Amino acid sequence: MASADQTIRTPSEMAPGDKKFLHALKGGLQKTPPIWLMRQAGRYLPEYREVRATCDGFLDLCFTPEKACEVTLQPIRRYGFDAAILFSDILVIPWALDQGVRFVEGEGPKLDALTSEQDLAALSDPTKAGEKLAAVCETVSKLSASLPKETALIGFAGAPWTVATYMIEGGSSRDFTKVKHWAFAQPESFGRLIDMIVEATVSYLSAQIEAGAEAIQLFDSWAGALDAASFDRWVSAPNRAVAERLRAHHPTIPIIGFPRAAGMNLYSYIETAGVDAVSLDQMAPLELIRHTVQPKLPVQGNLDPLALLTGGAALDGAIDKIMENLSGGPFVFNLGHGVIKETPPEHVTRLVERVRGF
Ligand code: 1CP
Repeated sequence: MASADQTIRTPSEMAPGDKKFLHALKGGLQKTPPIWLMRQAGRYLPEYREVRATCDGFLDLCFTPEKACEVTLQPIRRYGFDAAILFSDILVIPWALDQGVRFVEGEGPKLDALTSEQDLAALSDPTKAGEKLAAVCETVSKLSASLPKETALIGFAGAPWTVATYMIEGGSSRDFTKVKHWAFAQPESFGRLIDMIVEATVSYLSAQIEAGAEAIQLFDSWAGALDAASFDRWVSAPNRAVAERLRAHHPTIPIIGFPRAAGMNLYSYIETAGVDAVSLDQMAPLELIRHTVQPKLPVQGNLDPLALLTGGAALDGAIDKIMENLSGGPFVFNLGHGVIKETPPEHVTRLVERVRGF
């Protein structure tokens, strides 16, 4: 069984200057795993809300390098996480394609939904996305110059399927009716949209890497909305296209995939999506993951954000269960999804202390 293989591994030496987070993504073992959290910068932190209040909308924050750099650094100063994630959003890609995007207070993102082939044809040249998002890449350069030397810098983008859901639904969705209908009824034209998003994402992520990003995460937050065949076509294949094209130019930059709520499709994903590590949601069963996924790829995750919000014994128990199952193999501690905005910041302190003291 795979666990037998894990028990004979010993913590491998980290070369001087290695960062814990990058070491884990290369398959290295450590006494305690590196830790960072999805949405570690954000509204649960009073210092974030203070900066946010000085901005003329959420996109203004994403496109002002000094402010975006500051909010990226805030959780690093407070908690000393092993990795910082660039502060931006997955919806800057539709913005760079000249689709109307705005963030409405209390309602979330609103986009001028694509409804026809003509709307697709009106989108702008995807190969220019990196240039159009130069302000975000400037944030990356600033971060690269100001992070502590032991802290890794993660760049990111939404994976094509998840970005397409927002572009066609016009915002967040519960049932993905419009995007699935388009993908099922007109797969060729939907495929053209996916290809454009792949192109824009490669351009944007290449620019982030050139500015100093040391690892990439692809967020496929709505991967769980698709049947198995559609999952292979619209989740795994486009993730692979992005990963292969990035790797051709930047072979040493690890790529983490996050196919949220993939369920059993996780198994085909790890074989075919071309990623170097996989981030797991809180639904993923730990023992099964330890025996069947972790022997193939480093894993990241998967504390329920609600356990972090709850705190106390519920939090401690959930942390310990994850550590007992996954800390024997290549592993990065994280949540199963982003930090919830009502989370007390001191629960995060407790989490970091417990993981590091395990
Ligand atoms: O005004 C605000 O402060 C808005 C809240 C907020 C924040 C803090 C949004 C709006 N985006 C972000 C930042 C963000 N988004 C980051 C960087 C910060 C960090 O992780 O520390 C990242 C990586 C994202 C990625 C993102 N945006 C995803 C993928 C991850 C996930 O949470 O599933 C998705 C789906 C989005 C879309 C988005 N951005 C914001 C909202 C409200 C939404 C919609 C979410 C939904 O449809 O449920």
